[in-house]
Amino acid sequence: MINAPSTDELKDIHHKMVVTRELEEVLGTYAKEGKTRGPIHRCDGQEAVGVAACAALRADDYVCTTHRGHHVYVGKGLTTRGIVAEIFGRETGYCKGRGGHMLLGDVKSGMLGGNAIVGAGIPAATGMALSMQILKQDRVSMVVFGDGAAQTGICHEAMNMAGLWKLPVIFVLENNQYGLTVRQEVQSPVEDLSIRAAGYAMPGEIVDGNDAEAVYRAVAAAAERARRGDGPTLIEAKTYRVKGFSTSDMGGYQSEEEMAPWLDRDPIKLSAEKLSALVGAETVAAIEAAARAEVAQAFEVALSDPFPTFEIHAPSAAYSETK
Ligand SMILES: Cc1ncc(C[n+]2csc(CCOP(=O)(O)OP(=O)(O)O)c2C)c(N)n1
Ligand SMILES: [Mg+2]
Repeated sequence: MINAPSTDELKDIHHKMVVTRELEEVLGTYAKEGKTRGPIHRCDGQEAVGVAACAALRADDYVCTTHRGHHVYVGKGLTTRGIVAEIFGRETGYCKGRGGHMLLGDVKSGMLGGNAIVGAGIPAATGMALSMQILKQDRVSMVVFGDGAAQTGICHEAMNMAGLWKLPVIFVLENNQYGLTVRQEVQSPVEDLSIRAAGYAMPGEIVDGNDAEAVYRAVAAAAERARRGDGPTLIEAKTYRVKGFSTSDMGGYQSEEEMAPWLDRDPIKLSAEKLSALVGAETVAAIEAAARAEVAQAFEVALSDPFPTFEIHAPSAAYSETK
């Protein structure tokens, strides 16, 4: 099959999806106990989008994500310990504890950052693609963004420019069907947001966002196009937000009937079934146990890590004189 992931890649994707899920399960427990600061935005049920999209890129490609980016952080190869340390404000975190769970970045890993400003990763990835085009590099940039972000003005501006200048950028629209408490059909006159690609002269494609292999194949093809100089691609990954907007969400607006088919098509469950057929159920169980152990170890180490220290500077003499 064209652009299909290898068995080793599928194993790595499965491992990283389980790491992401476990990370969020443990974070959820800490949040309930009031031990996290601010809301946590979980990506349960959406792991295949971030993890498999990153798996289809090279290590030196760049990625931007959103406030709901744990799957992208893990997918881009950031260490679980560094992620946990950042979320808990420790000096050993990727941004020395200053970024937290929404604003985590690591340029060395090609992780340009999560973003609390809805839609802001879209022009950032587009600008990065422009710089790579000018520098004649064969790297690509990718942004994972939400259906809510797709309604922002900056999304149109960035896509227009990317289409016009054939920039090497991949737009992965993670359509989880909600922006905060607002269903997608109340935000947009079209059901399939990917049809907008035609307006920017780029290919638009819908993939099953709960199928890691389908996401991987679409992004691998888009990366190939971008490296060839054929410009951007819009990939709409259809998925569903199963855990509410954030840990502060009171819920009550997503019905059980609406959620049931998506819970049934959990991306980790689907991946486990596919992978078991290839490598056997025992190997899959071992991958999952290793992922959970990695998360437990990361929490143990990171939560013993030091907090940053701050120096308090006295006003300088020159400043005092002006007072
Ligand atoms: C520019 C801007 N407008 C509004 C908000 C408030 N806000 C935070 S998340 C969100 C919804 C985002 O929906 P979507 O892009 O679909 O992402 P999802 O939460 O579903 O992953 C909004 C409106 C914000 N953070 N930034
Ligand atoms: Mg959404």
